[in-house]
Amino acid sequence: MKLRCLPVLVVSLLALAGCQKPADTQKPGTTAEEKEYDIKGTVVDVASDKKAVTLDHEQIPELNMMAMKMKYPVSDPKVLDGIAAGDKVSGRLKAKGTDYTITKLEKR
Ligand SMILES: [Cu+2]
Repeated sequence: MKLRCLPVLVVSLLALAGCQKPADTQKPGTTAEEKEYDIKGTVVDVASDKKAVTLDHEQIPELNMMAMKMKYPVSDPKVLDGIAAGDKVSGRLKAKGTDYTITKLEKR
């Protein structure tokens, strides 16, 4: 009887541990720190609703992001005032985990 219970106990302990792990790894994700980075590049496209901008941006070493073309949402449509495709720009990129938002953009 005791020998039969032991494996059950072990299995349930493992299951418990297995259940707790995602909760532990989720916590840092949901409380991800917001950080801002400098971003430089060329505007490829400004969304017609001014809610997003596509940038051909330079490498962002602090973020481990290589140079690429990427569409980013902006924190406010005003960020894109006076910004048009073809402009060389510099600005700020807010990162929360892997959620990226452009908070500032100006022509260079
Ligand atoms: Cu990118």
